Amino acid sequence: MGVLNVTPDSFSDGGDFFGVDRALRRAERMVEEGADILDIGGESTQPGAAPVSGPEEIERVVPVIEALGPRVSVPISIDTSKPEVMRAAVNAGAGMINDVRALRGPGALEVAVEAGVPVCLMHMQGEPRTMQAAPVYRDVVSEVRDFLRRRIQVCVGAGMDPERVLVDPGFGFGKTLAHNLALLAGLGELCSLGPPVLVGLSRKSMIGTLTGRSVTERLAGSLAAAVLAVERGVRLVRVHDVTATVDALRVVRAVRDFGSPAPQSEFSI
Ligand code: PT1
Repeated sequence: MGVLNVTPDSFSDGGDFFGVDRALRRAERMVEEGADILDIGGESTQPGAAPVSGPEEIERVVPVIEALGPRVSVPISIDTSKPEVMRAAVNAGAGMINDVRALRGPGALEVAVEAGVPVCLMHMQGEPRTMQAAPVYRDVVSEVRDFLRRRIQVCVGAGMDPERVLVDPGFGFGKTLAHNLALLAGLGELCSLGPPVLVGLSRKSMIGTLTGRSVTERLAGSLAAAVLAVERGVRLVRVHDVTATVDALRVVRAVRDFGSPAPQSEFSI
């Protein structure tokens, strides 16, 4: 899953030609590099990030989804917690909802069920603006696992197709370095819940803390984290650096397939 942020920067505001054009070029490049899904987000959820209004978020993401849909073959995921953004994005062509609040916001569950698209339910303790202040868990792996299990139950109870649910432990969302490491080491326990597990580790501060690297220098650390996650059963990785991640995961797959080759593979006699 390639990350496509459409949050404004010094060069462009959402919705204008340069913003849309830049996003399209970045998205097409990630697909060429091997991304199977594009995750588009119009509101930052990084630690300390300020909220954005619904209309503002729609103005940022909808023009990009409308322009991108006919130009790429892969599904577009909308990274949002707002039901009005979910609805507008799916109407514009998004084929998946990625909600860091696991559809706990008012009206989100109903809109997601109505949309009928796959949904990623993520764990977060607190809210982005303050979540890193003092996160506390008794046992982070079992608490995240229980939270995700309950959210799956609630969503399926509300009419969601269980085959269209994914889960995510939410690395960096109200977690200390020790919490993130416990979750990375314990990903196997989340994978045994049933639904495919997605993780976002790419360039996050936990990689920065472990390596002493700035955000643009975290590729090697991010690749190690992606490999460790996939080795533990994770099915989707949300990343900025698609080419390098695809290479790393090709190596993982080759070794895995070598250990248990398919019947008709070139390795059978
Ligand atoms: C994620 C994720 C996401 N992460 C899903 N969606 C972000 N499903 C946005 C840091 O510690 O992991 N899973 N959408 C980005 N959020 C963060 C959080 C970015 C923490 C950086 C950090 O540096």
